[in-house]
This record gives sequence, structure tokens and C-alpha cells, in this order.
Amino acid sequence: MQEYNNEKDRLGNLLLDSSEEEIRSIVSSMQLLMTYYKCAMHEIEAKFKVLNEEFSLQHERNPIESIKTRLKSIDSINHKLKKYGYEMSPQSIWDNLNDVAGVRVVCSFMDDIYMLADCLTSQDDVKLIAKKDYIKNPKENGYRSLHLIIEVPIFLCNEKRYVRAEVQLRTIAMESWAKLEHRMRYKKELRDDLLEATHDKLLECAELSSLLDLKMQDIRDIIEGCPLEEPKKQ
Ligand code: 0O2
Repeated sequence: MQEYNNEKDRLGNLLLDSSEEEIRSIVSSMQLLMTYYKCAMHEIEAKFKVLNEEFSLQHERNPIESIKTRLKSIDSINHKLKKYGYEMSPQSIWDNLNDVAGVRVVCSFMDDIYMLADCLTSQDDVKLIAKKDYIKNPKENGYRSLHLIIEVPIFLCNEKRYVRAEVQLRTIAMESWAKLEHRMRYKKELRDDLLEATHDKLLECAELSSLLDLKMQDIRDIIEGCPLEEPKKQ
């Protein structure tokens, strides 16, 4: 009952003016929907783990540093639907949002990002819906990442259902920049003078991070391009 009441509180406006029975039905639809998204995240995470294992066996290094999954909060879902003028309902979430399930993959090197994205999207059960390459075309503030909107099947008792999710692939340097920028500025209602005073500095940091990525990849290419030293004879 505790869980039901918490859900009830969090669903806010959606539940105003609804009868107890309607509330129960909305809450249970929302729980089912969130379960679909959670399962989709697990499926995608498993796919990346398999790719990481296979690659590390062949190349003796891991292309993936970390994988994080996140389910969008009800508040954030509500906010986004409102922003785009959609109503808040389970059907509207399903129809209009692509990023309720999110998977973030932090890679060692920039070309690992494209290699993993290609491997994932060429799997025959993965449908690529959209791709935004903020590495080749960084956002105006310097933000870099490769974003994929995909659909993956989840297998339920009596059906196979395709569920949408957002995958973000980025390097360690891109992740550090995005994390700090997110903490300090992203979606914060900062005063105009503060936005102005920090814009160029953040952009400069993003460019330095990008240079770091390129140099690191260069170093790796030199090392990987060289034959291994023969073991010394005793
Ligand atoms: P959170 O808090 O990370 O979940 P929209 O989703 O409507 O804003 P769009 O075009 O669908 O717009 O999304 P886009 O541009 O592909 O970016 C979606 C996600 O990318 C964001 O999710 C962030 O995680 C990340 N992102 C995009 N731009 C920036 C940025 O400038 N700085 C940082 N740090 N992250 C960014 P959410 O749901 O907005 O936020």
C-alpha cells in the first residue's frame, strides 16, 4: 500500500479528478510501462556487455569503460510532455517520448564509439529510429556525444514488444565535461550574466577535451600499430 501511495503522489496532476478505481488503473498502467522500459534497458546493457567481452577477447582491451542505465523520473517525464504540449498519460508517454529508458556507454576511445554503435545497430533485432552525432556536430555549448534512438524487443510471457530507448555513447573526456556542465549549468535557470561569463570557458574546456581524445587515440594507434616485442631469450 505504501508503494501505491507514493506512486499516487508522484503522478500528480494525472490523478486529479480521478476516482479511486481510475487511479488504480492509471498507476498499474504506469508501473507496467516503466517495467517495459526497465527491461529494454537491461536488454541493451546486455548487448553492450556481450560486445565488450567479444572485443576484449579479440583485441586484449575493453572498448567500454562503463555502462549506466537510467529510467526517467515521473517529474521529468511530466515536464518534458508539458514542454512539447502533450498530455500526461501512459499512452502519451509511449507515443511521444524516446528517452524514458536511457543507456549511457562510456568508451575508452573515440573510434570505439562508432564501432560499438555500428555493431549494435546492425543487430537484426535492433531498429535504429534516429541518430544525432554531437561529436561530428557538437552542440553550441560544446556538448559532445553520439545519441541513438533505438527500439529493442523485450520478450514477455505471451508477446514480443519493441520498446524505445536512448543510447548515449561518449568518451571518458566527453563524460567528464558533460557531468560537470550538467552539475553547473544544464537546465539551470542561471542569470544571463553568469551564462555569458561561463559560455566561452566551457566551450574552451570542451575543445581541450576533444583534443585530449584525439591525442589519446593517436597514442593508442601508435602502440597498436607496432608488433609486440619478442620475449628476451634467457
Ligand atoms: P538528463 O537530465 O540527462 O536526463 P530534449 O530531450 O527535448 O532536451 P532532444 O533533442 O530529444 O531534446 O535531446 P538531445 O539533444 O538528444 O539530448 C538529450 C540528452 O542528452 C539530455 O537528456 C542529456 O542527457 C544530454 N544532453 C543534451 N544536451 C546536453 C548538454 O548541453 N549538456 C549536458 N550535460 N547534457 C546534454 P535530458 O533528458 O535533457 O537530461
